[in-house]
Amino acid sequence: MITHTNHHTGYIAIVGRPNVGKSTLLNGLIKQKISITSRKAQTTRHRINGILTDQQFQFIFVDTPGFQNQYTNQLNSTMNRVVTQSIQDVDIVLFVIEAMRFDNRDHLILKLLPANKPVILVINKIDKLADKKRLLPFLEEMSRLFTFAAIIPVSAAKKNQLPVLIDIIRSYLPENLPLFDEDTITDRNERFHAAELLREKLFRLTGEEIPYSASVVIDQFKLDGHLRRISAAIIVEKANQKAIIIGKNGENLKTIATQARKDMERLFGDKVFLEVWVKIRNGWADNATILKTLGYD
Ligand code: GDP
Ligand code: K
Ligand code: MG
Repeated sequence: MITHTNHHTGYIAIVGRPNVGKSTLLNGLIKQKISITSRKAQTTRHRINGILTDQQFQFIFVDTPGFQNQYTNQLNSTMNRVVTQSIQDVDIVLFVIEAMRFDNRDHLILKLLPANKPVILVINKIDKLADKKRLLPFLEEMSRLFTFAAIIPVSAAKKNQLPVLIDIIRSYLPENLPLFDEDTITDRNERFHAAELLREKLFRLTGEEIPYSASVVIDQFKLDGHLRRISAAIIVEKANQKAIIIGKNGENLKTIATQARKDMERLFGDKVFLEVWVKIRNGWADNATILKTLGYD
């Protein structure tokens, strides 16, 4: 019996401090928006897989929450465990940093990198670099820190160098049968993505008054022919936060809901009817039981 398949499949973790562009990179690599992004740290809270299948190769990218060392509550320590665990579980690690900006938070993650599997250093946001000549000495400096399998400067936002990155990863993918159908792009269901896309708009369309602990739950998700009927609740801690989200004459909430609906329709490829409520719940970021209810395992 011939067992040699010549097919390659592997898990690739995307790690790095908050806001270096990990989720933007994932979306760029699989060419679909499945992981939400924003200027705010703590946008990505869950481990989320994005899958790319091309011919004999299946890439299973694992986006992770940014490693946190600023705050100490239960949500953060849960997120840090997710990062450490992800590094152990995968075949290849992408360590994402920002061009010309290597700080002590990056150093903390550097210490967690495995010596026994390929680690590719991805230097992101090179589009922001006015003087490209500064890149070479920076690359040399980085290459002295760790034995990277490869170092590659990219722009995740502008999708520069992403095909080159894909080919480098390809060369390290272990021989294995595919684990997902070729048209599967994520291991999460539509209900999860609906909540995430709404949370992205909430983060992007409100200021610092709305803290990282604001959350979204889907109360109802029904298929009505081709139409998806979704009822969602944004959960905040204080009455004044609820007022800010709703805005004058409900204008702010309307914008949040409209933008979220459009993204959902793009991802699901069909019409969505979305209704959004804002509710107040006290102290959930520190309550393990409530964290479980909301799906933080
Ligand atoms: P994460 O926390 O590491 O997942 O970072 P995000 O993907 O959420 O991105 C954080 C911010 O950086 C967002 O505002 C992105 O639009 C921005 N960003 C990500 N990649 C790039 C890039 O290549 N160039 C520029 N200029 N901005 C980027
Ligand atoms: K972010
Ligand atoms: Mg992210």
